[in-house]
Amino acid sequence: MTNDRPLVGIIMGSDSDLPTMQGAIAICEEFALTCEVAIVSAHRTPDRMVNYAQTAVQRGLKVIIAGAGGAAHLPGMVASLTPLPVIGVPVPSRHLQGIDSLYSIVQMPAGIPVATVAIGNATNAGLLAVQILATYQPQLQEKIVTYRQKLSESVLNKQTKLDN
Ligand code: RP5
Repeated sequence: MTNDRPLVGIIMGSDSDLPTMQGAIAICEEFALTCEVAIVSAHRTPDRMVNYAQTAVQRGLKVIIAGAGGAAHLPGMVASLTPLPVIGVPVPSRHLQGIDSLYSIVQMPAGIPVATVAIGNATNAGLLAVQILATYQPQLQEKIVTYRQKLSESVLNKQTKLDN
């Protein structure tokens, strides 16, 4: 990561979410995007959550990735407190394997959207954030094209190995 002002905020309800959220952090690193990473719990640190969301625009953030597990209110609450796009990551939970997290995040009533990725798929959340930023940063669009070319090549290489 560089010393630039962070454009991407990555928040999570607990440090136990960090292994899942590393996928988004890794994508920011791969695309050389500075991100700010914070533990912000909707129910254990509600004041911190409100402050985080309400100051996000003035801090220069353009998109927020929010991961939480169980009764996962964090992404929806943050989305209600900022005009920035919020991408929700349902973190796999111990008892319901993340189905609870998914439903909590994806079932936002009309009016306050949260762009929800698959359970545990913080990588896609990171990529969506990059694509949002790429709408006004053409160099990021080029990097996305390169990233996808590498994805294609990795599949083709596997096929070549199978064939030989
Ligand atoms: C949620 O509760 C967190 O997002 C986490 O996924 C889950 C469990 O938290 P810990 O008990 O591990 O701190 O708020």
